[in-house]
Amino acid sequence: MDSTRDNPSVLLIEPGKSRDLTYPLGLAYLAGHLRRAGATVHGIDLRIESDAALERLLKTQPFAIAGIRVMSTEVRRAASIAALVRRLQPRALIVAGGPHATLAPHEVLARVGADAAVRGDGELPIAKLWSGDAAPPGVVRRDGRSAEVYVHDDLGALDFPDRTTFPMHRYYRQGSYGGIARTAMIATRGCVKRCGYCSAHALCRGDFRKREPDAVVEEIRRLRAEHGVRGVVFEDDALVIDPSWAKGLFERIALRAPGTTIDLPNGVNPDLLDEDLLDAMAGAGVRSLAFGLESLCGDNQRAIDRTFDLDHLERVARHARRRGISTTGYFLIGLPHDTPLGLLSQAAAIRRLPLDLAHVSVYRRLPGQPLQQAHRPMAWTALRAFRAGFYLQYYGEPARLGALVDRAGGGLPGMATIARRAAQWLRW
Ligand code: B12
Ligand code: SF4
Repeated sequence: MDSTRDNPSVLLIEPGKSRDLTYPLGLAYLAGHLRRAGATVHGIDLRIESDAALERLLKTQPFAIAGIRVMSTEVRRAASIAALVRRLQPRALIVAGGPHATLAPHEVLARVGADAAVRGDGELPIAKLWSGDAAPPGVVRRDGRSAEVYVHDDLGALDFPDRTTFPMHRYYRQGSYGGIARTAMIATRGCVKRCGYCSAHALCRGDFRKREPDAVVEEIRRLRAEHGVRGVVFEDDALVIDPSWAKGLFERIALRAPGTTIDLPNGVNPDLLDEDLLDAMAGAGVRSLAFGLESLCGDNQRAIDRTFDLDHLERVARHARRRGISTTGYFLIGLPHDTPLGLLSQAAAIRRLPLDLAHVSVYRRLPGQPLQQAHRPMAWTALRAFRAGFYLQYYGEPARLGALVDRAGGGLPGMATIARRAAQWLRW
């Protein structure tokens, strides 16, 4: 694009309306890479700022590129943002990236109205677009030519995410684990597995990559020194898929960044864990860990290719508890073999598991998931009603509710935090 020569600015947009204010890590990685290439970068997160603020920005400052992160659940929203950019800055190149651009690039070009869709890791492709390269890897244009998902092999060659484009303090908030300054980071990208409900494999062509543990530690140390961060949230899809590497990572963190608090919110298959790995996690400061259990029904587990040993789960969950790590189980309903009776018996079994929290989602079919089941076995409203009933019973138990409120700070503020979280969970 010629406009990059006389106007080097890039605008990165998080269009989401989700109330879950996670740090926009993907865009922060792009910002770091673009700045190193010489671009001036602005960021706007529409979970925090209003559409009017974006409009004002577009009226006052020209951009060569407007990059929008597109999730499959937010295509319509991304389209309305792209239309605003097109109306106010017709010369800007509108670039869509993120999960939906990776999984369905032609649909993104058509429905979002972008000029280019970037498939896969975006750092190199967007920097090349900015410098005027006509055919960067991973880039699909409107002329119909396709491109493979671009996977960055050497994660060590990437700069740390830029933490100034999206100022860190705006994302520190009260959560259900209390309010310390914490932020997101990742130590790996991708996954080799193909669980039926997950698009991780399609997003990275099955290429799992790890960073050097020392580089991860260095990033944590810088986050502490430069931003006062005390807690990190690992947002990796599959942080412990290589358990011995993960153990080494936690041991390095314990040794070189002691005092860090770590949350692991993305569901792990319990079969990957053992006492040694949990000890290493506890030593590094892990205080919360989620298990991706999905279903206790064997037929469903096989349908989504996600089996695990129930006795082993109970052992590792109890060990985690002994080591001061709180555990959550994630469950999916609306899977092929769910029936009303089957769900009721699963609910009773979940209540007996030695977990601190349980989180139930209704399965949504999205592109790139191996399980492309055409219809739900039960109506959406019945599944949502089941979920509401499950939560009431599970968290209605006084001991569980009390522990939850305590963890969120106790008293009225703790209760208010939990009530807010509950409303959020019930909406999804
Ligand atoms: C944090 C997170 C969330 C947060 C925040 C979401 C948000 N709006 O940002 C919360 C908890 C709210 C969430 C919710 C959901 N999530 Co989520 N989430 C993640 C998670 C764990 C981390 C994202 C991250 O920071 N990644 C690290 C960075 C470095 O990677 P990245 O964001 O992908 O960015 C890179 C590329 O994608 C690309 N890129 C990204 N943006 C752009 C923009 C441009 C212009 C360009 C060129 C490139 C580019 O370049 C970046 C650097 O290489 C990912 C899994 C993962 N590890 O990625 C799932 C993931 C994104 N979520 C997913 C899903 C399924 C969901 C839910 C639908 C789950 C559900 N059933 O409710 C909901 C939807 C919520 C909604 N808003 O509609 C899927 C994506 C599905 C899809 N097709 O869109 C993922 C990939 C998990 C998976 N493996 O299936 N999620
Ligand atoms: S659910 Fe986890 S293990 Fe399964 S494919 Fe997705 S990231 Fe990999």
